[in-house]
Amino acid sequence: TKTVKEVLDEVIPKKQLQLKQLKTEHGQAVLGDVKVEHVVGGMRGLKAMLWEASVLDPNEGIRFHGLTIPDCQNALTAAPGGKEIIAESMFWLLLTGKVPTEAETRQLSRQLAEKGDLPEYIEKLIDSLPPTLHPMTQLGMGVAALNHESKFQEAYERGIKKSEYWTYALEDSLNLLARLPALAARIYRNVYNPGKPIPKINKDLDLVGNYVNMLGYGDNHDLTEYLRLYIAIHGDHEGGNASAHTSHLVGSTLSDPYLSYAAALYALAGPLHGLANQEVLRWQMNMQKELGDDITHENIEDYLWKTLKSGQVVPGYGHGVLRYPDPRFMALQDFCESRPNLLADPIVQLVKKTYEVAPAVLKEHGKTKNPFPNVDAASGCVLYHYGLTEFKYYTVIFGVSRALGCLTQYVWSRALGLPIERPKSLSMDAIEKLIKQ
Ligand code: FAM
Repeated sequence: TKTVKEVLDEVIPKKQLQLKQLKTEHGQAVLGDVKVEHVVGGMRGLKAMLWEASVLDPNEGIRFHGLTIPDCQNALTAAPGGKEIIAESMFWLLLTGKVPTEAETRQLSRQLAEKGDLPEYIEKLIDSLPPTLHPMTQLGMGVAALNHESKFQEAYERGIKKSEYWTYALEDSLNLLARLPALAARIYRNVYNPGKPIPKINKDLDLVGNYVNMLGYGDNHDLTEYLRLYIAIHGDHEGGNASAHTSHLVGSTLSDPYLSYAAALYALAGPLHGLANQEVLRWQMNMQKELGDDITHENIEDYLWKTLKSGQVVPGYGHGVLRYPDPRFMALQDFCESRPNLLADPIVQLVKKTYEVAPAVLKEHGKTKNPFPNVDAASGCVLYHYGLTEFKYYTVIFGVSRALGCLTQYVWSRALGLPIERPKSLSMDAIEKLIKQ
């Protein structure tokens, strides 16, 4: 059984060669035009970033090294006694481009579990924060402070060759990933269950199994399975989304993996990005309160119009790239479809019914380019059903997950020796001058 580092040792030289050839043989090839609308429109659609682990097709959705979510569900190892993809097997796939064997997955689980305890100063830092501080702010602070342990930063200060960067980046990434569950669980405990003891990490359990245990829901097998799936499929969504792009930019300065990922978390904390899952549930619960028992398609339609006419966005709908229902949304819906208890839950029902109405309303409204649900439309209601009702915490779970993709690219960016990011900006006057030329 190989370690993830040993597999990377084999695949990195091939990718380095591929990049060298792209640069020397095709460096001047054109991938598209840069239009004024790109510069003033959030660079939407501009092909301007290298990101290895996944590519998002507007209609098909995400593929991780070519594999769709159902492909991953078939190919990747589940936990003993479970069916869903686990974070370790997804991380292995993202990092190496290879499907890990069961033995490789289990070995990575163990490796992470052994590194999973928080240093005492992090526990003290998190315990000192006011419980009213948003859990995402706390998560970012904890991740940033973990950089006290950064091997990458230490090695850089010592003076190392560029070719060695990635090995330290990998070490930091594994350490950070391993510690995220304990950090995120401590935040949950402090904010919602002060004083409750947190169980110790079980070395024989997978990362998410341990996370759910530390959150205090370890005896709920269905919730554990849901979070395994959730964390695996939220892991990466190509590079241009705000959290991934942020970590990529910050990492390009050779800031270490901890600081790069802390920055990503603060992008994830925005309501147009990761915080949308918190917003979806708030919005659906308000709808439920207003409609009472009268949950008909017509009433949902009226409620949607009310939201839109008040100038707000419908949370959980629309996407910067996708133009079709998000396969991550579909995977979470499928999880519900196979469980009658879940399907019978009023809030799960409401999400489903909203999906039956919202695309037509958003089409008629005519603004969004994508009237279909994104992953956030479904993710929160299932957590709510299982008793994880504190929706201000939901983005933290997303934050545990997105590390899979951001850290993968961090390692690859260093392995490929990518330069510091520095696009050219223009003022409106400068744009006008260029147009006139
Ligand atoms: N409800 C109402 N209006 C919407 C909308 C929605 N769900 N989605 C887009 N629009 C509007 C948008 O505000 C914009 O209006 P203005 O021209 O007045 O600025 C117009 O439609 C065109 O937007 P677009 O090109 O279709 O979307 P963008 O690429 O600019 O933005 C999103 C993409 C995701 C930020 C946007 O669809 C949105 O705000 N959705 C609701 C929030 C949400 O669910 N975010 C989570 C995204 C998720 F995938 C994630 O990151 N986790």
